[in-house]
Amino acid sequence: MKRRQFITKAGGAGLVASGVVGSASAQEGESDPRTGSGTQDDPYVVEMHTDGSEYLFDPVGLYVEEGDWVRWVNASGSHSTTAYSPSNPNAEVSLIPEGAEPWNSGTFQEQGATFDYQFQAAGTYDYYCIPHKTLGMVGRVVCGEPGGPAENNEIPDDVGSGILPDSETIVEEKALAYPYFPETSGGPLPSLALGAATLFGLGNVYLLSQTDRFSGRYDQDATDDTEIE
Ligand SMILES: [Cu+2]
Repeated sequence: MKRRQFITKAGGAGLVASGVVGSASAQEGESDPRTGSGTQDDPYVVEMHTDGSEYLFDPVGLYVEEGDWVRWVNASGSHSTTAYSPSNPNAEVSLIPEGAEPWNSGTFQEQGATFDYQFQAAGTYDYYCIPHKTLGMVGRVVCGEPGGPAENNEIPDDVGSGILPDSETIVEEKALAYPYFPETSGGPLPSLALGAATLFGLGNVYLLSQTDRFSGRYDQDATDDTEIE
């Protein structure tokens, strides 16, 4: 899914409270939003971007089957794709299934650089970009079905939860473009955010989400990250 298309879709965020968008985005017969087919030769693709002051994985949520391949492409800026595993830089917790092989591409400077990984263990995988983790550059892959420590790491019930989709939604939608906003209100803050979207337009939601990302759960174990472009 192209980012622009998603922005169009997210523009209707004000309708979420009534459930209209929830059904529209999961229409039957809609084509698979994933790029690629998951094979080694034609892997699913996640782009890594710097877009103004935003640093992002797109799609931010991706569903794969066991044995599927994913390719991260450094589309703009300098990024890494790095699994939450204590064996990786600045990750003090494991947020990948038990027995899964942690990955770390290292930080790419070169545009177009790629990193491929084959998902072999079922469960939920949270990952991040080394230089931009503290700015909210995180992503999630669900392989087969949700499970593992990432599922116990509760996504905060606030606007920041728009950054990292919940696993059930990933299973349902197969790919969720950045930025993701929850379709069901899990508390007052998402409703407020959606209200803001209705009243003031999508730009305000970006600002809200930007603000929240600086206080998100991923900040706590990454205080010594250096930031590069
Ligand atoms: Cu990055």
